Amino acid sequence: MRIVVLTGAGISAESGVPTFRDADGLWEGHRVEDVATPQAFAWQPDVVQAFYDTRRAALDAVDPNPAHRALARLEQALGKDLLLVTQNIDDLHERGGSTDVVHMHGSLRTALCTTCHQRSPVAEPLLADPPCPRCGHRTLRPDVVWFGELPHEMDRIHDALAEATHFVSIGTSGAVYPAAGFVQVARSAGAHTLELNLKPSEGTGYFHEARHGFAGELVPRWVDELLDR
Ligand code: BJW
Repeated sequence: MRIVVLTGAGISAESGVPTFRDADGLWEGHRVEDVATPQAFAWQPDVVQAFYDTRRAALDAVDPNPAHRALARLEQALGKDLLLVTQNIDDLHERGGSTDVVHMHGSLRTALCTTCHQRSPVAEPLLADPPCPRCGHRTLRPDVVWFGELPHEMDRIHDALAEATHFVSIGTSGAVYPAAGFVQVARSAGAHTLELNLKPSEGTGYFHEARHGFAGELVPRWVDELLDR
């Protein structure tokens, strides 16, 4: 068994992290183009820095849920035969026990320097414009992937999709590419494809199988099934 798991905002919803596109979602109070593009950052850096500073601060008040912990159990059982890819910029997979997580849309815990292009841990709000610990320039931005930017580790993800026997998508609306296209890549490479989501995603028709409900219930049950086999 070689499994690729893709997670989205829905896996962290039961931990209290808002999703993007559900009612009362994260972007209800923010137009996406106000915060999630490089152009928005160029025009209104303070608004964007404050948005991510607030989300980073909120992370300290939430904990991983049974879905994150179940995926950590799966990693313990499968080792390198599992690739866990998340679109989330929170650190709940790591705090749930996963040790090898591909953060394809970046991370709230690090900053990216637009001068030296190095990453560094975020020690204080970026709205305060702290210097880059590597080069000293006050040119740190959130280390996240905005629309029009290239997601991280695409080669590693595509290699794993090409070899996967199972592809499982958890808690994502299937609205954002390239992640939304992984199901078709995996399926055409011969993998069994499964969606675990609160409701049918935009791409639900591409999956061999779909189970709808809370990730905190569906994911531990699916991991148990797999490990019992
Ligand atoms: C639960 C639950 C519970 C709730 N249990 N489930 C036209 C066609 C196709 C593509 C494009 C196009 N025009 C432009 C593009 C490309 C563009 C794109 O996809 N645009 C779309 C709007 C169409 N993509 C890009 O620009 C990407 N880069 C790119 O394509 O580069 C070129 C390239 C070429 C070739 C190879 C590789 C690359 C970059 C995309 C960057 C996305 N960035 C964001 C912001 C990150 C920083 C931040 O967090 O602020 O990433 S946008 C936002 O959406 C965030 C998320 O990771 C991403 C996906 O959201 P997600 O996780 O699916 O959340 P929701 O809220 O949408 O869904 C949650 C789901 O959970 C729902 O279904 C709920 O029902 C469910 N749920 N509670 C289980 N308890």
